[in-house]
Amino acid sequence: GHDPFGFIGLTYDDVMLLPGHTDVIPSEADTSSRLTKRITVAAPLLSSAMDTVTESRMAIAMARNGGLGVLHRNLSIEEQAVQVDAVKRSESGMITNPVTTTPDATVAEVDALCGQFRVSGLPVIGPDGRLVGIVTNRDMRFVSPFEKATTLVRDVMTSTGLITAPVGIDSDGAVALLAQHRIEKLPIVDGSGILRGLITVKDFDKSDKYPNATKDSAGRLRVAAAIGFFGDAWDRAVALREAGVDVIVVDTANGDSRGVLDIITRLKSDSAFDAIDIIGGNVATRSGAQSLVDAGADAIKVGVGPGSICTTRVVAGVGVPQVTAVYEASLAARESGVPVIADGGLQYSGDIAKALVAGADTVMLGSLLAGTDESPGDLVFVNGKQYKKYRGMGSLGALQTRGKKTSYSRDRYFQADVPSDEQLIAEGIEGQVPYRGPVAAVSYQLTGGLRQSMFYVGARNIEELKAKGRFVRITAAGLKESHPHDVQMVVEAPNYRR
Ligand code: RVP
Repeated sequence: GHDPFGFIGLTYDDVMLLPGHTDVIPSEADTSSRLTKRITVAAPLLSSAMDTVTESRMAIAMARNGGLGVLHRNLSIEEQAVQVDAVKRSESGMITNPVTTTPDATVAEVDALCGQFRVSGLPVIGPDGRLVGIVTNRDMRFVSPFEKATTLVRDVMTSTGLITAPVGIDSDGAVALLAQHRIEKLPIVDGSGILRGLITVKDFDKSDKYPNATKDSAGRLRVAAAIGFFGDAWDRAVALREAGVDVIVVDTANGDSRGVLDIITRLKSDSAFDAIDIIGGNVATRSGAQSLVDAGADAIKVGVGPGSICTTRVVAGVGVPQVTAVYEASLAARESGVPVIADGGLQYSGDIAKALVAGADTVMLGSLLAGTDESPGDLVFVNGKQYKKYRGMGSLGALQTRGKKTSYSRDRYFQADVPSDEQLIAEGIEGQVPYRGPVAAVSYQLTGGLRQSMFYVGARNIEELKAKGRFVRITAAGLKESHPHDVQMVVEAPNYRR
C-alpha cells in the first residue's frame, strides 16, 4: 500500500557543508550562476516580489550589485509598468527612449520631470519631431524660483553649437566627444535630425562603479516582474513586456495548478514573448517541479512555507522543509537544464551555499533585504532601535482591499473569489526587521559569505560547488554549537544577528 509518511524533510539548520581540500582563496571564487535558461547573474541573489521588498529602487540596487529584483504585483498594471520603465532607464550605455521636453514647456515643468526621473537635463524636441536643443541644470541655474513657472524652455535651452552624435557611435567615440566639449549629455540623432537616444557621463561613471551589474544586450539594467494567473494577468504581462521587462515571474503559492501552468504555456507559445524569460512557482516536490518544466518554464521557483513571514505550514499544515524541497525539485529540473531558485527561509549567508549544494542555482530573499534603504517604506523607531516594516503577501494587510477595488495578492493564495475581507484565510503575518543600511553592503556580505563557503569546499565556481558540496546532518546540539554560545555578544557583526 502507500506509505503516508514518506521521507524526512530537512532544512538549512539541519545540515552543514563538509569542508574539503582546497586550492581556492575566497577572492578567487566566481559566484556567477544561471538565473534562467538564458540569463546568468554575477551574484546568485534575487529580491522577493513583495510590497515591502521590491519596487524600482530595490530592483535597481539588486541589478547594479549583480543580482536581480522581482517587482511585486500588489499594485495596478500601470504602476508596475512605470516601475519597470524606471529600472530600464536607470543605467545604460545609451538611453534609447529618453524623457524629453518641448520649447514651449516651462522651466518649472522641466524641474518636475528631472526630479521624477532623477536626471539633470532633457533634450528639447520641436513640433516636427526634430531635436532643437538641450536644457540642463546649467541652463536653468540662474532662473529665479519666482520665474520658473513663466520662463519657457526656448528662452534658456542650449541650441546653437549643440553637440550631437550619429546613431551607432561606440562608447569610446562618445566618451571622447563628452570630454572634448566638456558636456554631460550627448544626444544621438539620425540623418533627419530625429532624436534616437541619449548618452550621459553619469552612465559611464556607473558602469565603472558597478562592473558586475546585471545588464541586457543594450547595456540597460535587467529587471523581473511578478504576475498572477487570474483576471487581467495576461494584460499585465503585455504591459510589462511593452515597458521592457526582461523576466516575468508567475508568482503564486502553488505553482502546480491548472491556472499557473496554463499561463506559462500560453506565454511560452506566444512569439511576442520570445525575448522574455518566464519563471514559474512555487513548488516544493519533484512532481511539482516537473509540471513547471513541462509547461516550459525557463526557471522554477521552490518554496512552500519556508518564508520568515509565512504561516502556510501552520494554517494549512502543508509544505516541505526547504533543503529537501530544493533537492527534490532539482531532480526534475536538472535533466532538462532548467535552473532552480530557492525562495524563502534564508537567514544567514551560509544558507546560500547550502541552497546551491542542495540543487538551487540562485536564491530569493525577503527578510534579509526588507531592512535595507532601498526597500519601500519608512524607518520605524522602537525603543531607540531602527526597523522597517515587513509583511507576507498572504498577510491580512496585503490581502485586504480596504477601499481599493481589489488586492492583486489574493490570487497568489487562490482566493480571488472570496467576496469580503472578513472571509479571507491569511497565510502570512505582518512584522518588522532591523534596519540594515544599503543593499550594496548587505549584498557584499552575502556574496562574501558565499565566497568563504566556496573556499572551504574547494570550489572555484558554482558548478564546482554543486558538484563537490556534501552535507552532514546535524542535531540540535550541533546547531547550538554552530552559533556563538556561552558568551554574551557585545558587538553586533555586520553578518550576524541572533
Ligand atoms: P524570507 O526570505 O524567509 O523572508 O521569505 C521570502 C519569501 O516568502 C518570498 O519570496 C515568498 O516566496 C514567500 N512569501 C511571501 N509572502 C508570503 C506569505 O505571506 N506567506 N510568503
